[in-house]
Amino acid sequence: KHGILSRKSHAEMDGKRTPRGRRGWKKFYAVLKGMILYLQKDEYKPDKDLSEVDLKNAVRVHHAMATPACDYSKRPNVLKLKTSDWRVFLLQAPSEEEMMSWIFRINLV
Ligand code: I3P
Repeated sequence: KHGILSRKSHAEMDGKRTPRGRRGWKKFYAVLKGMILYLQKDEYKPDKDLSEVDLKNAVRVHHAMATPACDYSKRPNVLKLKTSDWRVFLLQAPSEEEMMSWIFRINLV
């Protein structure tokens, strides 16, 4: 699965709140491949290697949990992703249908 997702970091690997200055929203081209959600700067091209930044932004979603971010009302179609290493991300999809589809696919991994 792939598509546009905006990301906001809410908590870090230790479960601590992401510090100010790094809590902004950022738009990515997201690709879910195997157990990894790649958050890429540019659209996916099969023959192009991922940049260092793209690799750094990749999130392991094995044993992660995705749910609608019901407690976040500033933007629509936002899901909350909790990873097995205690990171928390908010991810905004372009529509409710897309949000539900991402939640379903992430929780299948
Ligand atoms: C954050 C940025 C986010 C905002 C966040 C700020 O600043 O303005 O958009 O979240 O608020 O800390 P920075 O880019 O300097 O990290 P919202 O869009 O959800 O308001 P927060 O600290 O209350 O999460």
